[in-house]
Amino acid sequence: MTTTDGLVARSSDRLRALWREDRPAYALWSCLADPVVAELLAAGPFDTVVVDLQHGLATASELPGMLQAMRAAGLAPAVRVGWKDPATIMRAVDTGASVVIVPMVDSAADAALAAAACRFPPSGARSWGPMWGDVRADGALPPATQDAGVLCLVMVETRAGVEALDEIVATPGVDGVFVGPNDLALGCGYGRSTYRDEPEVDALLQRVVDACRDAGKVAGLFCSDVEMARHWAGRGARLLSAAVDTSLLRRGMAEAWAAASAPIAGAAGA
Ligand code: 3PY
Ligand code: MG
Repeated sequence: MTTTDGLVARSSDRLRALWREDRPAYALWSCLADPVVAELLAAGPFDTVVVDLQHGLATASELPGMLQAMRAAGLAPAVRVGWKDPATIMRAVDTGASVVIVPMVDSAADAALAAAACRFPPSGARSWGPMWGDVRADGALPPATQDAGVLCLVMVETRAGVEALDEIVATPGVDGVFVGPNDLALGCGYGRSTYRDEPEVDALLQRVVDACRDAGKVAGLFCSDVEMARHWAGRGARLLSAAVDTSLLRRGMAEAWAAASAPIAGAAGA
């Protein structure tokens, strides 16, 4: 999808339009580090695609090619950065991320640092790279226009993050919280339990969703499957990962093999 001025429509526009109507947005989570895969995923029906630099295979070296392929396919992409430091966040935004998901945010100070790294002064502290105006048309847009296209979501997934939840959601420039339920359970002493088998994990997730909604911010959640995504959409989360590219590949391969290797009626050996 391109706008009339030839720029790739901002993924944040698509997400914001859904959220204005209080509808959930579904993301495809990408762990594969290949521009061709990125192009394929970006051309699909999901509301956004998240390139995972923390636990996926892509590194800062692959990111430019992947984001370029996604933007060329009409999607302005999301990136879960590898860590919460401003240099890493600024690099992702420079490279073309429209949604930045920042892991392991423990405090309002962490959240403020993440939000500031996504926007230029006076709103934030992002550094201006004039060379991006040569690479992409939107790199030359005025600072405030670029700022408006970026969403900053901070991950609450530690005990400290839960304790600071109210201050984190109230932090100016933070558009929402994206929960990492695996780290959250581990960090809060529930090991590998999930909302499905541990009521206290269930209550923790709901607490984050409710805190976001009360503060007028978006609640996001990493989900391990479509069932979980739909379940939490029903409980108020508004950005949900519904599938992971590696899992889709593994499941598709298993299904294809099961179909291919099934006995053929009437054939020898059936
Ligand atoms: C978590 O569940 O902790 C995540 O960050 C998902 O990758
Ligand atoms: Mg995590």
